[in-house]
Amino acid sequence: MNMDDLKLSCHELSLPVTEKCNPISRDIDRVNGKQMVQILRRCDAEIFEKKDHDPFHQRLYSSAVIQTMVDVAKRVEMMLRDPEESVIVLSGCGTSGRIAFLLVTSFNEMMKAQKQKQICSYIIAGGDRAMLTSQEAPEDDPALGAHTLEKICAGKKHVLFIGISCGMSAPFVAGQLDFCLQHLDIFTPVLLGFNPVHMARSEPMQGCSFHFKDVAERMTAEQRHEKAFVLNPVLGAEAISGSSRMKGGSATKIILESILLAGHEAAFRGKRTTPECISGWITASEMVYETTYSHSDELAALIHQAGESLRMKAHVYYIGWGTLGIIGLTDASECVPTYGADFDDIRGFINNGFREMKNKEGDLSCLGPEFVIGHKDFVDTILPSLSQNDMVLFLFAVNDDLHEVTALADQVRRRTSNLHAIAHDLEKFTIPETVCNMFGTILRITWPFSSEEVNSVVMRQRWELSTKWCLNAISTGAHVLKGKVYMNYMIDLRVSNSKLYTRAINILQRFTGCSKSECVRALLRAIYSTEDLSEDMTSADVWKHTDAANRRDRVVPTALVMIQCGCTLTEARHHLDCHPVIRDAVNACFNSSKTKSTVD
Ligand code: S6P
Repeated sequence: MNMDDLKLSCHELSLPVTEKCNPISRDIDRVNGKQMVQILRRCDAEIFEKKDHDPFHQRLYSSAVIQTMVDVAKRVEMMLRDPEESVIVLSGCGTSGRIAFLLVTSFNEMMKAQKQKQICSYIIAGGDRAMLTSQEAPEDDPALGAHTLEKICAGKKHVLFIGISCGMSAPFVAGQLDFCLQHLDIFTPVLLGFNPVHMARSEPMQGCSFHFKDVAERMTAEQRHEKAFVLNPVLGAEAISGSSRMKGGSATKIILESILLAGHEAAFRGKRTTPECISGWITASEMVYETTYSHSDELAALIHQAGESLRMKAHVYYIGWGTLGIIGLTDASECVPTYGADFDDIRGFINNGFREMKNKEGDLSCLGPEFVIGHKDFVDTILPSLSQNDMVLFLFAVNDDLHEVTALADQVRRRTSNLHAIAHDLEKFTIPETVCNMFGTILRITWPFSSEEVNSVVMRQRWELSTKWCLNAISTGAHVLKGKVYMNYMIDLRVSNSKLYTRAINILQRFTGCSKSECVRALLRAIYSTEDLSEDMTSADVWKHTDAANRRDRVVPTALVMIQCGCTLTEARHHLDCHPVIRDAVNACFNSSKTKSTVD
């Protein structure tokens, strides 16, 4: 191993698992749709990996993790038995907040249907608008997190608080956990994340004397007295480095659904929560994973199709029903912060718009075009100008209104044949062939469950998970095909909060082999758009940098080119202008610097 490789692997070792580069997906930017599905399949398989003899990391199936899930499920049961005085709060930023919303909505719906009090509540940093748009700045605000939590728990005697931060890094969640730790007479805090505690973030947080790792350590100490719980199985690195919407989001859903349902069964059906029943829930999700990826040909065809649409600067529209519509909206809106996509590159729509979402703040459609989400809106505003290059993907299940599905599909077909579907049905209750035949590619999964399960929340949750895996593959694959990703790094990330600022520096170190201080300087030059950094700029805190970076494009690629080619800001920007596809720009930059160093 030469010196550069050694430096590189030391740097990689220093990163938390959730920020590492996954060796499985290192060449994802150079493969076709079919190979991409296999890569994603192998990355997702790591969620369920059983490494009993791994002394360093606990995995999802590890007995300690399962036991903590049992303990938390017992707290859920206690809360459900005392609904007047209790509340269960799920909270997170970005994807973690969106999953919190989805889980709370479906759990409350189930409680309502069974005439029980709805005691679950969600918090998403930045409020409901963060469900459809990226609100990265509130993620950095611990005081805002604590304040929001305090407000929704006012007057409650028992609060089970579940703070989700996949990277164990979000200050918003750290502030909430810290608040709970100061009020353990009322609050039982749970931290859900996917790094070992020693890898939790230890950088300073705005206006705080502690950092995330301090909080995680205090939580671990309290766990010995069963006053707090840390649930942190390791899932392996993400397929696109740091993109926790993928495995992190799926595992959050799997873990919290199991806990909530186990607690519910114990409270209302007298079924004691045991490690066996928790691992049974996880195995059921593993079966969903296997069934979904067994449709790899259709999935590859859909990735290819979506990639073609994006390459032609056309659009992908997800038209979903019920919670599958929410999965579509979520996946689509995440492409904006993840790939720097325009909000209308991939866009989601749901039947009945906000009425179907049942979010706390109600109809947000007046906030702007990103919030126009109903099928009717699609028909009124998109359909008239739909072109053959635009891809339309329906998301529905056998118990959705198939008349509505057929009628809308008919309308779309009059404008384009680029119409496809992901559809779920049951062996004893299938979608009629006449409906299936309306779609070019239909990824139809017929699940081996009995027809009594058709209206069960559990069935729906499995369909949601399956749809999430498919859409994550489609939107990731399409952006990779468009050239947004270099190796398995999304280099052109928007540096809009402190986590992303740290990630940007890591990426620069990873690719240039330069020291941290050199990379910071190049990044700041790109952020402040100057060759001469002033003392004010270099000494400003990270929130000032992210505020400035949020208003600028291509800061990381610009910094990368400046370092790699030893050129000025203007030259770096010119280089990027000549290569609108990021992957080509980075490739060209590495090739030219290689030639230069050979000549030197
Ligand atoms: C990740 C997504 C982000 C994260 C958010 C919270 O793919 O784009 O919005 O969900 O930053 O991250 P975490 O680690 O606190 O769950």
